Amino acid sequence: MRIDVVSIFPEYLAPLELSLIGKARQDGLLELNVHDLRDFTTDRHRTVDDTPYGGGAGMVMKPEPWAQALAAVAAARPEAASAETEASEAAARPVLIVPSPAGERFTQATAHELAEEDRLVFACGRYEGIDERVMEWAAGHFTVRPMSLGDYVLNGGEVAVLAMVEAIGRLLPGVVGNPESLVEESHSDGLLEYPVYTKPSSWRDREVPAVLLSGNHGKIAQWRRHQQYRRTAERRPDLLTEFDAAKLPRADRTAFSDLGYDVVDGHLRRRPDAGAEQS
Ligand code: JDH
Repeated sequence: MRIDVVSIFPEYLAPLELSLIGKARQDGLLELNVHDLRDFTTDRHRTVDDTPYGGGAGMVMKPEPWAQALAAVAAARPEAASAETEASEAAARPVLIVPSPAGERFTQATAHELAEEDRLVFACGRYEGIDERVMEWAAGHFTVRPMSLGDYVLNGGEVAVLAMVEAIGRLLPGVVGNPESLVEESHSDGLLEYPVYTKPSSWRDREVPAVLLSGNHGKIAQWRRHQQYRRTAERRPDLLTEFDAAKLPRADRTAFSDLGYDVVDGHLRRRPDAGAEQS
């Protein structure tokens, strides 16, 4: 996969040299190029922003430097074009991801979708964002996807890109050393993870739950599942409405009942009276 990032703060993307993603680059699994938007300006002051039409606070990023930068990036060929694209010249249009508080939510499903692409381009805005006509123009060269990391306000797209590239990069074949972790992840059925422990078994008067030392793998699996239910009910009850409860064994239904949830039509439903007695 080839990834290009355009930003007025290219140094902000330096962490992509490190750890998992840096390793993937060294191993040739990922080609990553970071570009300085100001290199695509033509005025003496390398201006990238101007005042907003219609008034209001802050500045807006000018369209022309963005069009110059994105056209240059779109025209570049990946160093290692795949055999098919090399032969057929039928390279798909790259996906242009534009981080924005007004974007579609970036989720694990988005990460999986984008991990299938040959080329991704990220456009990091700053100030109040990028002149909307850039996105309209770019639709002629890219599949444009405005994406939000979450419902909070950042100062620009760079931090969102770090998160998105890491989430996508670790899904590329060969990037995560132990593919079993990815397989386990894909079976996580939309619940929060169970708590994890390591040695020593007793630490500052706190014991690792005895079941984990028992060697009883059936008991351990059940305990972990029930911990997932408890945590999800407590921290992310929104996830339980989507959970497929149709095939739950009796012990698991009892666990949910203790948490204040009944199974109705294969879905979990919070009991109206629940919560008064617990936590
Ligand atoms: C890209 C500039 C800063 C700040 C206007 C929006 C009131 C607009 N999950 C995410 N949060 N923020 C971003 C993100 C922020 C960005 C840029 C991504 C480029 N900024 C900016 C404030 C506004 N503001 C919220 N409204 C409630 C008006 C831009 C992001 C991602 N991904």
